[in-house]
Amino acid sequence: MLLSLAALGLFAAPVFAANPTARPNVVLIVADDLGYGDVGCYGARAIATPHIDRLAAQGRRFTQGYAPASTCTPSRYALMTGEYAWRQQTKQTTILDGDAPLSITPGHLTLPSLLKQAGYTTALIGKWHLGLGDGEHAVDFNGDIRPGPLEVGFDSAFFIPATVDRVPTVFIENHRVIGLDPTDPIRVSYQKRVSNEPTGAERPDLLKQRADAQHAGVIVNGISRIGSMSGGKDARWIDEDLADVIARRSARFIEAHKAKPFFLYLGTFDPHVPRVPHARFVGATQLGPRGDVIAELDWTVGEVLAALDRAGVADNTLVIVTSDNGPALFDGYFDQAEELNGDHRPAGGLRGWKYLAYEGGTRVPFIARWPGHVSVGVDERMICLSDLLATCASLTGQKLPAGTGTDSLDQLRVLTGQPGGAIRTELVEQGISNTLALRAGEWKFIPASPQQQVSGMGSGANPSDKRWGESIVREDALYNLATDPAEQVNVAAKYPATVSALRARLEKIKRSR
Ligand code: NG6
Ligand code: CA
Repeated sequence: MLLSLAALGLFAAPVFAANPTARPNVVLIVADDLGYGDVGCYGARAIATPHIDRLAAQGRRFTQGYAPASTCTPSRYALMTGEYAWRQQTKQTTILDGDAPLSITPGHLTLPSLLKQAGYTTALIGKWHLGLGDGEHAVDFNGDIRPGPLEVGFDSAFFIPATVDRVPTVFIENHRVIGLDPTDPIRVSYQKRVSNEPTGAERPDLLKQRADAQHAGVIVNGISRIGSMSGGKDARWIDEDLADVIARRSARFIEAHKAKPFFLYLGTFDPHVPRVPHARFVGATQLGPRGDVIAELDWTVGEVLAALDRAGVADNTLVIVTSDNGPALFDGYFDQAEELNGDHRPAGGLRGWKYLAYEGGTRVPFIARWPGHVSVGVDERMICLSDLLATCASLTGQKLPAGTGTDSLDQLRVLTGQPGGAIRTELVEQGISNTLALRAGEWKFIPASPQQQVSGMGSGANPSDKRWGESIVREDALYNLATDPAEQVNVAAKYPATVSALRARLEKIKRSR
């Protein structure tokens, strides 16, 4: 029987086995504000992350994985385009409002458009935060919302415009807000009040979590947000259900597309503020909501892995789990993240946090699994989210056209443990306040800030907030990460020649294209 099936060409397994270079599916899970030390396999003891740890045990865990920036929008811009966001001259790439214009020019090569070209079905699920439409504060959430993810390479998109703490608090599917009642149109503004509904500032008694002044706008689901919004009542999300919603959508996408190569970009909302876990994760850790939503994130990863198993495609899927920037404890909501943190180290002992150009702002968990292809182990080489473009080009046998993916390095050989290929030796790390630091070999150089004012926090933020003071670097700083990984001892005065060489190098990278 077997013989005759094989003779008929119906016995699929050997054909598949004989073709180990078959293009894998790519599942890229980008957590929001997950720190270098927030998961078990990176040293966390206070939060159990069995699914992420399992992925690491079955794959490759990088100890020098980097987000190219310490905030979401510039980091994800570089992830999508393979180009540092600060190179962009015309579009806005600082932390975007929910009604900010699209930061990527349609037609520009992106990770999804590259994979789409290779025949992949590409999907965005979850956080977007790269802008919508082409006018300033001009998005009409009641009509067709474009250009957006579909115009830069995604075949389908199920997403929120910006962050969970920003209006509008609705999901968009492809070009339309889901569940919108046309008789209850949505209005959004970050400049003025457009709603009669009470704000968090006026009715703190209605809130599940108290918030600072920036997050004290319209109240949705008992949480006050940044910005004002009216209408769209039926379309508003329930924070407690967000992880379930995106996990379910992801599983459905995987099942529906298992027969052909697919790319799933899953932007989780955890552990960004507001941290509102589903009831079944409340108390999962002793750290309060921040720890609990990391447990929820781990569950989400587990759901995706289970969906791959069920669909029978786990062996033929490259799964990457990483984060868009470093961690924050207090980030606008009084959710006891600081008070209950104990001795947990969100940044794993690195200096700084989200927003800053120190290592804690940019170095993030980075785990890759592709059974039988990505070699199992711990890797100390540098890898950056911006490298995924060139790496996926290589994975799908494509060449990047000249002038694209300037800051993307093909790391396929690093992932698969093959000799040869380029190794990343330097990286520009972008913090707020226009800070660009250069990581080069063992050195980390952070030039004195060009301006002595906090900037890049997005609309409504109070620049005198003490949390961001450290984004102003008052004098040139040089750290030797080999001997001083926590950036404690500034040796700039001791090594002036190194400082000038690194300054010149950084300037050269800035000018290069
Ligand atoms: C900041 C918000 C912060 C968070 C961040 C974006 C204030 C004071 N703070 O402007 O709460 O939303 O933007 O985070 O407004 S990120 O991960 O998407 O970059
Ligand atoms: Ca983020």
